[in-house]
Amino acid sequence: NAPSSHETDHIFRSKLPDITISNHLPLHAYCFENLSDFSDRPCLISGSTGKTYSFAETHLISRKVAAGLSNLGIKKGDVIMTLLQNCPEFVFSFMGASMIGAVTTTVNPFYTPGEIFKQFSASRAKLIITQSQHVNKLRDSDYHENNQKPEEDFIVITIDDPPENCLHFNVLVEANESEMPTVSIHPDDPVALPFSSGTTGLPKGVILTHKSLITSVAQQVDGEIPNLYLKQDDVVLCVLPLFHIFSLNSVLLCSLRAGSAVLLMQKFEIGSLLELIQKHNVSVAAVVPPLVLALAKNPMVANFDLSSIRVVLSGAAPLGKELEEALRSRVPQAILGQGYGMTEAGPVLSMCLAFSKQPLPTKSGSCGTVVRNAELKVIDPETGSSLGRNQPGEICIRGSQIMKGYLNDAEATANIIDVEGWLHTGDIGYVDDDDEIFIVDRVKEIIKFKGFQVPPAELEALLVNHPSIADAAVVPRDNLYGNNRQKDEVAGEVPVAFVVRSNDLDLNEEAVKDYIAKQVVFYKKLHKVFFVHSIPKSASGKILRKDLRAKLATATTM
Ligand code: 4UU
Repeated sequence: NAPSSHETDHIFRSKLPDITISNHLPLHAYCFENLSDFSDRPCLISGSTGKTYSFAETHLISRKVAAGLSNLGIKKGDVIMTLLQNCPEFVFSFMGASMIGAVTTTVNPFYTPGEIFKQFSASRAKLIITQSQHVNKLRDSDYHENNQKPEEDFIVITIDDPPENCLHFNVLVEANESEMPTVSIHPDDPVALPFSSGTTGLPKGVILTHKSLITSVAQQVDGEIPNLYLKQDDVVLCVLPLFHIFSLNSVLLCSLRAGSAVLLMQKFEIGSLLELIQKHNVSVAAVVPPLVLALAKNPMVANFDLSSIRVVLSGAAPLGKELEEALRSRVPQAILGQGYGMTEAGPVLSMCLAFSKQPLPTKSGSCGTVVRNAELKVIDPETGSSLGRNQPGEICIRGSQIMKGYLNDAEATANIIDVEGWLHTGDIGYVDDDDEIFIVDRVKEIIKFKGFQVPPAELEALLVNHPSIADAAVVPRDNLYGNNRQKDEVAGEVPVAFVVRSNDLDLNEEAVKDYIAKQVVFYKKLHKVFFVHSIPKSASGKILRKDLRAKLATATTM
């Protein structure tokens, strides 16, 4: 008998013991399960207004919002869309939707109408919760499918003064929580629908179920020895956008479960960030590498007391060792480490074990160790066979935390989750002798600009839509964060395009850049356009991105 693949696979697991996970519950019930232990403690602190909501208040308002959504006709399985910067209403909406079995699709509020409506249509959202400043974008009829009209065919709610035909968030908050319908929620029912392009193609809806999110949160903060030890007196910084899974899961949901306070910041601005850290004694800071750079290098930091910070969790993009060391000198008392996540993975694959309740020594540059109750393997990208320690290959993860699949896209789902349940990340990394994971490369298309996703296929589709463009390819180019152009700061990527003109020889770089800039959020803008005669492609028509990246690397003047 040939051994099954399970016996021959080198599988990596956490150094911490597995735990029991209450993933039979609905997500809101799980998050608020221990509420009575800390009902009067602060749960949400609004950085801009200073207003604080206790756990009991947060729970009550979420229930009212659940009843309010139901009064507006939202039913189990329906999708609502949040188009919000970080604010308490985001939390009430997300938890309220969960309570009636509805699903929240989270959108970047700075998206253009084109970007918003792609996600709106794909998710078939019935209601949008936003800020009045974004309502004009929803009225751009160029993007409405089948003459769909805002306010008539879908409901728009604003958290501030509502423009004409929009409702105020108060209609939700003023509902009677006892009118909340009782729904039966299955662990495999969806609760969140973030969008991600995954390893290839256009952004797709990522179905995260109650069970997947509970499993992921539990893997981080539950059990006798939590991997990410959050305490009731912690104040967790929430400056990363809640529409992205890093902040939604590791900051918000983990804090709700653990009883820590969440300090909500609408947007990143170094001065107010430092003031708020000092004022509210922030103890846990979830960050991305560009924010680490600001904390490590900005001279203003010297004027503030950051001694309350005990943990800095960086993720979503590679953090260089030198940058980590530079931050260490600013917050010498803090434990610095990384989490490694991917929307489709629920999202957390690995987390620094120095954050644990029984901290283990870790190395700088590592992305942590695989979380508990999960299996991780590294495979040879060519042969698919699994590799041992210290051999780089594609990282794969398996466990109840990973997504159920892509929304209405069985083919894309089958391409990323294999028949044995392994999710193939498209990241290249290895596991060292101490079970620490190091990411060294990426074999997928996605470009990461300061942790944000830039899907090349999306920009390519826009480019070939231009009447004077015959073909196009978009690839990442390494960028240097900040002005201090040291090698260690080569950590960010920016999108650059190769463009084949169809006829109009006058089409120049500026025109192409402008054309794209008008249609996309700031971080998807093209940083450079190269005009070429053809795009290198494989026999099956796939863009040979490696060739284009090699071209960029050799041409130093590019
Ligand atoms: C090198 O970025 C994320 C989620 C990040 C996250 C979540 C919870 C980090 C810590 C945490 O606690 O999701 P996506 O889908 O936007 O992007 C996924 C991709 C990964 O496949 C990898 O290429 O982002 C990259 N990435 C990282 N790269 C994510 N984290 C890291 C990291 N180092 N630490």
